[in-house]
Amino acid sequence: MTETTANTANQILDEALKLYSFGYTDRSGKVRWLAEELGISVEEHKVEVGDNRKPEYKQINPFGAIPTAIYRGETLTESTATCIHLAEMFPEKGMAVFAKEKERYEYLRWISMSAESMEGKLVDYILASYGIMPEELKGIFQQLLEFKCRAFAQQLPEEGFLVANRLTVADIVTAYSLKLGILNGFIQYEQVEGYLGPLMQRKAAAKAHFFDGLKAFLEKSVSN
Ligand SMILES: N[C@@H](CCC(=O)N[C@@H](CS)C(=O)NCC(=O)O)C(=O)O
Repeated sequence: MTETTANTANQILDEALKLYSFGYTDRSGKVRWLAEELGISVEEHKVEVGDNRKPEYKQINPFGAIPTAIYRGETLTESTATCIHLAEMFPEKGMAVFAKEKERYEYLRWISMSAESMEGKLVDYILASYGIMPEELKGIFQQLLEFKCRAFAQQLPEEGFLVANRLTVADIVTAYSLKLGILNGFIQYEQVEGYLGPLMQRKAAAKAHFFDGLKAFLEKSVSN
């Protein structure tokens, strides 16, 4: 290898985003899909459940939580903040909505609503279903989620993107909650198909395996 080729190879390696995850179904999915949309290559670092609480991992993520991304020398935790930050690093890709744009508030509202009001509760519900969190929480969240998911789904557009007529971080964060809502029986796919269907067709989402679990679930529902 000539020195120039070696330098180029090193640059490419440095440019890759290191992504620490349990696999394709956890919140790393949002970061992975966004990275694919932005054209950033992803270097996967699989963490075994339990190893996320070990000191080595807690050095990069003090909460011992998944995911963590390392990109251009920066360690990024909190999946939604990571997505917003990465999108803003590449303004020309249009995945972020900046303060100067008129859709900025709607963009922030969808991100907060999806990540905070929906994703957090859906994940806690799933953890309670698996006995990882106290089981009684499942019953408490059940009613709340039935109501919240209904209100959430009703606000989606019948087609197109959430804001600014283009794919943004808001769509990726929202799609993650929709996926959890459908997989856990709170949302019917048919209700949100006009919005979610085209997102499921995106090449970057397929490369990131974002919808693999949902596609398998829907195929199984059809064959039953
Ligand atoms: N708000 C955090 C939540 C991270 C989180 O709780 N991740 C889950 C996986 S999706 C996890 O690591 N759970 C295992 C644990 O907390 O020990 C984020 O969005 O990154």
